[in-house]
Amino acid sequence: MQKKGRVIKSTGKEYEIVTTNGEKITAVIKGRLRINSFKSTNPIAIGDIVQVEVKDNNDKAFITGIEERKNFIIRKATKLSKQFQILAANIDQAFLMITFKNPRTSTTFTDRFLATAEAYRVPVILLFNKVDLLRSESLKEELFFLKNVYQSLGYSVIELSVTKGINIDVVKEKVKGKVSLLSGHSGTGKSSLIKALNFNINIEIGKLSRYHHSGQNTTSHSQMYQVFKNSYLIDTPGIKGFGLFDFKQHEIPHFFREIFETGRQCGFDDCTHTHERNCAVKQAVEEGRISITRYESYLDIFFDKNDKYRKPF
Ligand SMILES: Nc1nc2c(ncn2[C@@H]2O[C@H](COP(=O)(O)OP(=O)(O)OP(=O)(O)O)[C@@H](O)[C@H]2O)c(=O)[nH]1
Ligand SMILES: [Zn+2]
Repeated sequence: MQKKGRVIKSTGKEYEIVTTNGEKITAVIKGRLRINSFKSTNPIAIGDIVQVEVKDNNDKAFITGIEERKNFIIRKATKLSKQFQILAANIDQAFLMITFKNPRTSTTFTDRFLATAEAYRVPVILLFNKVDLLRSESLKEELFFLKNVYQSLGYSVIELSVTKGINIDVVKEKVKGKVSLLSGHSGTGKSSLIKALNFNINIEIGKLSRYHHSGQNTTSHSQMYQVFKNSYLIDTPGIKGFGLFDFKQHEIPHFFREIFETGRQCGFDDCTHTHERNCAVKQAVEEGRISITRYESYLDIFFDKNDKYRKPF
């Protein structure tokens, strides 16, 4: 019998699949599946929608086909390798867990994440977690400032305290019926949030045990947690950002909403908003209409010399 489902777990050999009516199936790949257009170490990724051939006599089930991916995020299989690993496919949205303290998330990191998500066309919801720790005026002001910056750009921002139970219900509503990537630095509270949304999920909190460091490489497997019916959170342990994207220098303004908009008024059509005269973007930064933190992040990506964010196509 043919069934259709979503891959929620992979060991590299076997795949765990949840069918449209909630049934769980373990399956292996049969024969040759459609090959990716680039070299990847995993033909099937977390989040893939697959066809499965299930035998009546309890024999192994086979994955016989894979539906075209709406999107997917990748990383290099190892630091020096030319091969890529697909971290997750068919993502509806991404949550970025940000903390101002213990640990501190930099605006450069946040803006890189947002720019990459913009390039992948994945909507992002920012979670400002651990608001219970923000006692000093300067930290409160910082939160107020950044909340304003991102909301005025059109991003959703949720102030959150997972341990104090503040606004968990707001996140719950956003999670429902969607496949969401959950990203953020180690220690920001990702596993705590998954557990707070569904207490029955078995996930460790406050431990680095979800990673495994070996030499230069961090090996990890993405994991997809079903928090409610048809609602999934994807955890990519050890992956700080959003995967890779090859930012061509002249395209970078496209991924910063306000810089792109304001840039239409620059003196030169191909203004890079770095050294040019009559630059509307620089003017807006000086006048406080564009946040200096955003502009600094833009410059950071623009002058990026390393290939951390290269994609293979
Ligand atoms: N004060 C405070 N602590 C929190 C909050 N949310 C999580 N924590 C704590 O932060 C620590 C790290 O939480 P985790 O959920 O393990 O963080 P993580 O993002 O999953 O970290 P990794 O597994 O390393 O990626 C734990 O000690 C949590 O109890 C919060 O809202 N406020
Ligand atoms: Zn300009």
